[in-house]
Amino acid sequence: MRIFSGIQPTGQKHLGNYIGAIRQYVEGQDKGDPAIYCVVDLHAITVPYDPQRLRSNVYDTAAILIAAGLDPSRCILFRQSDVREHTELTWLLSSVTAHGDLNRMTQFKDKSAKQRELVSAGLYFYPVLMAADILAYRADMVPVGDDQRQHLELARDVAERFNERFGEVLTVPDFTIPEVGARIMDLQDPTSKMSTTAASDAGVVRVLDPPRTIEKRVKSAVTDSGAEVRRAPDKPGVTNLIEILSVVRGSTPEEVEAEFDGQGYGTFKGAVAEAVVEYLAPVRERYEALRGDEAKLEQTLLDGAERARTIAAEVLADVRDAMGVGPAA
Ligand code: AQP
Repeated sequence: MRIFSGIQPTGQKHLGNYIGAIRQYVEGQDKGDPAIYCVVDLHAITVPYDPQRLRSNVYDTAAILIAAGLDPSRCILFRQSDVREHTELTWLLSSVTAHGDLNRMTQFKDKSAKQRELVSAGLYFYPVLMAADILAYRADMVPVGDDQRQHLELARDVAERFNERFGEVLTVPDFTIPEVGARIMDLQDPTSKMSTTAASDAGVVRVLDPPRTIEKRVKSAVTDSGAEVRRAPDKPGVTNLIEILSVVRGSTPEEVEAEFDGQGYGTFKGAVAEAVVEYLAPVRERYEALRGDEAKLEQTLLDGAERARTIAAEVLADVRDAMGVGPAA
C-alpha cells in the first residue's frame, strides 16, 4: 500500500497537526510501500508569506517530523518544490477539475475571507495542487485530519474523471482520518479547530512550546459551567480535552471519562496539562539537536526528492502519454 501525505511549512506545528496528522505519518512509515511525506512549500506561497522565512520554516517542519519519529531511511521525506512534476501535473489535472467544485471548497472560502489585500489564484488552485501531490505517486492511502476531507474527496473525483476520460492511469486514493483526535479544537474557542492562523495564540498549543506555556494554556482552557468530565455536544471544551488526553495516553475516551468520574475540572485539566507536556517533551528535545544541523536536513530533503522524483516522473510520463501531450511514448 502506497501512503502519501503533505504538511505545510507554516510557522510551528500545533497539537492538532501532531495528533491529527504527524502521529499517523509515524504509524504509517512501516506500512507504506513506500510511505511518502512532503513538506509542501508551494502550498505555503498561496497566502502572504516572508520569502526569507519560507526556507527556514521548511527545515523547522522537517526537523519536527523527524523528531516525532519519522526515519528518512524508512520513508521518503522531501520538499515539494524539489519535484517539479507536482506543478506540471497540477496544470494537466486542471483540465479535468470542475470549476464549480473549486468554488465549493470551504477552506478557500474561509482563507480568502481572511485576506486583506490579494486573494491569489494560487489559493483557489490549492486543491488541484494537492490532488497532484497525491496522484503523482498513485497513492492508495492519505492520512489527514478531518479538515482535509473535502480536498480529499476532490482528489478522488479528479482521478475518477481523468480515468474515465483518458483511461485507467491514476489511482483513486482512500484517506484515513483518525477515530479520535481528527479535529483538535482551539482551547479558548472549542467550536473552532486549533489552527496555525488563529486570531489569538491563547488557545493553541505548539509542539515546541516550553512546558510552562503548555501547562498555562491547557489549565486555562475554556470548559463549561457543569462539573462532569464527559463528552457531550454542549460540552465542546471538555470533549476536546478528553480526546486529547485519550490520544496522548493511548487510552480510549471512555477510560478517561471513567477515571475522572466525580472529579472536578481543575484536577482533570491538571492531568491533561501534565500528560501533554510529557508527550511533547521528547519531541522538543530531539528537535533542538536536529534543527542545529541545517546541512544535514537539506541533504535529507534532497535525497528524499531524488527518490520521490523517480516515482512521479513515471506517472507523469503515463499521464502525458494518455492525454496526447508531447511526443508519442
Ligand atoms: N485542529 C486540527 N486537528 C487535527 N488535525 C489537524 N490538521 C490541521 N489542523 C488540525 C491536520 O494537520 C495536517 C497538516 O496541516 P496543514 O499542512 O494544513 O498545516 P497548517 O496549514 O499549518 O495547519 P492548519 O492549522 O490547518 O492551518 P490553517 O487553519 O491556518 O489552515 C493536515 O492533515 C490537517 O488535516
